[in-house]
Amino acid sequence: MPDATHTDPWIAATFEEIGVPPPPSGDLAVVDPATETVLARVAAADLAACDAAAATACEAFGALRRLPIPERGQLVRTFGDRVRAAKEPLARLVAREMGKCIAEARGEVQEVVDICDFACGLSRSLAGRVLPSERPGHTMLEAWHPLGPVLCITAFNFPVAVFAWNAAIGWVCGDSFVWKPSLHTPLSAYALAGLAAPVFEEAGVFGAVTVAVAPPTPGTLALVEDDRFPLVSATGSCAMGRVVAPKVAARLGRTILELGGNNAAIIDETADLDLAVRAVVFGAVGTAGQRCTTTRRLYVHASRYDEVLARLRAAYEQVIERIGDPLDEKILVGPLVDGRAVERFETAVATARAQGGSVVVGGRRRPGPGHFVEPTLVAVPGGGIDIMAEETFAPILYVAPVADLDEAIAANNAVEQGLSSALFTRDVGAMGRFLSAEGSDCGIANVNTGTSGAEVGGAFGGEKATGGGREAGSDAWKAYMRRQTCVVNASGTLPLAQGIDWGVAGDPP
Ligand code: UN1
Repeated sequence: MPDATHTDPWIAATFEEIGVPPPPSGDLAVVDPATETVLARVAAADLAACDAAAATACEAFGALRRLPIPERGQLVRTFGDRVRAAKEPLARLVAREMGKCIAEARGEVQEVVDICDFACGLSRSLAGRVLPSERPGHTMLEAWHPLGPVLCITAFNFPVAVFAWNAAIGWVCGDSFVWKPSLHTPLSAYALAGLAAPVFEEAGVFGAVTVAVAPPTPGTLALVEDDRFPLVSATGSCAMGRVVAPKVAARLGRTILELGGNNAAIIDETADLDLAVRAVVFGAVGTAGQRCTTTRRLYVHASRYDEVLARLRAAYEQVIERIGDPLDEKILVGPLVDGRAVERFETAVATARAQGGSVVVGGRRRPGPGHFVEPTLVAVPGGGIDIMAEETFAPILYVAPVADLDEAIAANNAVEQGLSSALFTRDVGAMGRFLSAEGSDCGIANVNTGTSGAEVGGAFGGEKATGGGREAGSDAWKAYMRRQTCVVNASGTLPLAQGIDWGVAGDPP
């Protein structure tokens, strides 16, 4: 039973509706960003708990890797079915705990279901290769084996989907997980892990996922340095990646890094503005600007700059009316995650003004309680300003004119991150250039659709300071497995590769 002194009754009832036990009580306060009330107090993972989680994951790995791959796929399918059945209460929990509007929270839970479907299909198609051997009577194979326990560190902004991208694929690959969720969103993590656990336990696998709500130090640091995890998959800021990556590299482990994005969209002189403006507003304002795929910079052909700005202003004026309680169906913009995020928003707006940007719409925080800010449109008619090179995790869109596509592509690429990008055009030549080797340098390049809202079937991730990792679809599964090159000699003799003649006693004369 939920501990009434530690858990808000709404949260307790939601866990009951999802059909999972409530999280273990402790001292870590989980705060509703829309009301600043405490939703629950959960147990933080100390060093002993982190060590136990790693040990559990090792045991689970031993059991999981013995199951046939399609059987693992069936477990992931069953887990996906449980998530499908609990979609509504799970979406409400995500909206309450993280603050994204309910429509987007439903979308996030759907993303969990989708990746389970994808992973189940993968469990019937994940294949190695037979490669040509230069030696007579030899067969060369490439096989894929489970890798081991994976440490998965996730951010507050996608409290269930990003773990699912990792785990649905990783479980099919035969890996077990320790999940270190954001300290802002442990409830969503416990709910999702609670849906998975019994499915695997029924198949004799205990600990396919263990949640460890570890603070950065000492818990998370110890997990990152723990060589029982051959792979650390980490989503968060570039600053977090710069701490985690060298620590994993020092023990020669592998990482999948999904770090910051400072994504741009380009509108050229031929673009369909009805479509472009809608895509840009969703990209810039969705999830209150707290997606790593959020559109933060917009480069518009100078001939259409004024028109685009006017249309954006009209759209933003509507959106600004719909800030509020994320569980209210009419609301499009929920709160930022915490007070520090609001301060960073205010600093960025002030800096943009000081550097010559002018705030067209928004720019203010809303009075509390709740960490609400206005979606903000900043015109930069004189071209780029320094603050545009920074990723502020808030709904601020900088809009600058460009003379041509070359200038726009150069501006798109002129930031340290390389996650997502978009071009709005009707010109196939422009599309070709944008998607070419000399075009966008990002992991995601879209034409006539926005920077955010990727589907699970493609590999998700970005270049440069975004970290280079890929998750979810396509062949991202390969990162969760170890590759083995196998040669079988059926010739009855011993021809050596490269034609080497290395005779020893015992060879036929
Ligand atoms: C993230 O912000 O970390 O493409 C992930 C999107 C979502 C995932 C974003 N499907 O916007």
